[in-house]
Amino acid sequence: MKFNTKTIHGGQQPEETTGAVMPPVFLTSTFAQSSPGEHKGYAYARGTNPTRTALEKSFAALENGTNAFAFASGMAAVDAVLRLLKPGDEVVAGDDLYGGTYRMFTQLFEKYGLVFSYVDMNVVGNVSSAITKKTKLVWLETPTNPLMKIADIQAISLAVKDINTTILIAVDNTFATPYLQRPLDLGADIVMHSATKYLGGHSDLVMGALMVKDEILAKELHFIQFAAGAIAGPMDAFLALRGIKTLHLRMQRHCENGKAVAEFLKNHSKVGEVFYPGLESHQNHEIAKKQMKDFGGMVSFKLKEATFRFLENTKLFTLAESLGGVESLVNHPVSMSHGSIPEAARLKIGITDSLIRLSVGVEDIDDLLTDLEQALNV
Ligand code: P1T
Repeated sequence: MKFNTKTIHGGQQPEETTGAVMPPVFLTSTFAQSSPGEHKGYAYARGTNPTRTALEKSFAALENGTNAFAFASGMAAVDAVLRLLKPGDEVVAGDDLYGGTYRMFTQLFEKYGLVFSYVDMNVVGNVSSAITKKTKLVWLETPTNPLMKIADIQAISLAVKDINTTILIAVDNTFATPYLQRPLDLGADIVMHSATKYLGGHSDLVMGALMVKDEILAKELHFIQFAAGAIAGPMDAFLALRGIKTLHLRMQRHCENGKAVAEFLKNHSKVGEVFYPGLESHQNHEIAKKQMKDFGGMVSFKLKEATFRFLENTKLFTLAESLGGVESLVNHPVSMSHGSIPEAARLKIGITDSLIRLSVGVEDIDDLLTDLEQALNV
């Protein structure tokens, strides 16, 4: 199956008893057993629920994995990956990460004895140099949130596995989505998503996903999902499945609109730097071209002045956290999505007060550009 068919049919079959084309929302916590341990594959809904199973099969199909797991949030999915490790283990992570991921690493897991180092993953050698005998996990986002940096997934996977084949490589694929890049095909072991974003696609749910291609890793993650219990509920699983059916259509338009917005900003006198991997001026444009089908709908930029005036005056771009829905959003990383990162750490990588992040939606591009122009001129 090609990707655009997988979004609709990947892992899906009509429901067994009625033939329902969409899986029913199985609002049940438990399942009848005919004798202790004798059941139809479902015992208790923290372990498995048929609506969640349908979604997890779709997730696995999208990323070319064998198994997938749906969590209560993107952060719960990150948490599940970190639970594979034990005190003393080391993690090499990108230096530009979603603020909540950084917060989880520094404020939750350091106190359990995990050791994190942060490197600029624009350069493959930076990752190899940070690996020690204790490294168990490499965590990367690409494109990164919010600076849109690109890491070469294949080159990093090869370099890391060359040092030690047992080191796990996890990729947060939230910004790209499997429509644009599939990290498991490029050598990664785990793909993570905030399914709250493009996979759900309609800003109506909070959810996380993990996809893997190794059966042993799948068993370990399923155990963590079951034992720790941060599962996605059946109603949210239904909404995510509905969203996924149009992922390819939405992404196509997100990419077209993202490119047009990036070009518009690049040529605007009030705008400084523009961060978009589709621009030839982007420092890793060539790698982005190699590993991504297109460049997505996320665009960050710096304003020369009057950042807050702009943020308060867009009409179609709603000032709000999150991204990846059909509607356009504007975000101020320093005070919103990345507020939990200490100032020194932010400034070191260039997350300054003048940085603005746009999640370009699928509205008419003329209306979006008109909105940006008027807000820049207030
Ligand atoms: O919000 P949640 O579903 O728990 O996902 C966390 C998360 C993980 N990884 C990336 C790359 C993310 O962007 C996010 C969530 N990000 C936002 C809410 C934001 O505005 O950037």
